[in-house]
Amino acid sequence: MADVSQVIRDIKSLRIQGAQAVANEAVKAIKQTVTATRAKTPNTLLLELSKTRNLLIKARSTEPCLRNALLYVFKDLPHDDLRVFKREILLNIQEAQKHIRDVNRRISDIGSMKIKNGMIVFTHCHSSTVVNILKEAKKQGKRFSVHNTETRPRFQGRITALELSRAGIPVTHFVDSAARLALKKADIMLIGADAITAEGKVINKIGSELFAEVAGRYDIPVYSCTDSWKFDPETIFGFEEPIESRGRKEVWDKAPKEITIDNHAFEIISSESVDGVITELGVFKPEVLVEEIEDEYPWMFKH
Ligand code: RUB
Repeated sequence: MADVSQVIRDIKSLRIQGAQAVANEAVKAIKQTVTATRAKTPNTLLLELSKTRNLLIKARSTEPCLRNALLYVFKDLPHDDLRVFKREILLNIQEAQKHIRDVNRRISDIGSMKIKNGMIVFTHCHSSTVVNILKEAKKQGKRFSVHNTETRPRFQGRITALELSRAGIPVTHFVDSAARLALKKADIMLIGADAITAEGKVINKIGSELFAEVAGRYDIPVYSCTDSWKFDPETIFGFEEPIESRGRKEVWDKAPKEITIDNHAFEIISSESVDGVITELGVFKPEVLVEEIEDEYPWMFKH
């Protein structure tokens, strides 16, 4: 198992990417800290774990799924007995990992129902949730193909293309600026999500809103596929979900200094551009989903 500082480096460098993978690896890193600790009291262990948690959150501070998964892991811990503390936190970790596994299965079942024989599916970037849906549809014997975009500057679209083609799903890979051509022939657009706000906005990889608008022009339904743990409860109190902005070198190494480079990694997709959000709780319009999440995961809101 990679050590915790390596996990943090991998999250920062995008070696670990995609909201769910980031959350999953962060939970594993906390488990590793619990297993390896030399702390003698619950308070010293809590201090050690809190430091690790803060570093993990800072490594990708714009991922609510990571924050919610860690919130769950640190939920209702007893403070008087080290043995009980360890037992309870390991139990929370097990449940968080089970959530991620179960959610993937459930979303794949629900999402695969949207895929019909002969369809062309458009997707952007790399969402493990979308890839799992497509693999499930393929497993059910459905015949369809995928148009996907390369996703500059980090080319996560290549990960998608490779995973789909290894699963035997025909895929055509496009440069980002050819997205209109890729979409025009598509029947459905499936993308992931990094965050869902209280106002029903979905945040995903840069380009998502632009492509959703183009999809709207051709009457192509747009679905965001996501674990509900990507909801950010802080947005209820007016907190603006931050949009990650990355370094200029990713876009243009050694660009002349006088040229400003904008490297927004994500963008907001307005709820009007999204036909539905496919989650483990069902398919909802983004603004309705928030109420469903509150009913299902009250602990997220207590915080
Ligand atoms: C990945 C991305 C994905 C979401 C959802 O961006 O935008 O669509 O994270 O992924 P990056 P998943 O590569 O910058 O992390 O469905 O796997 O949670």
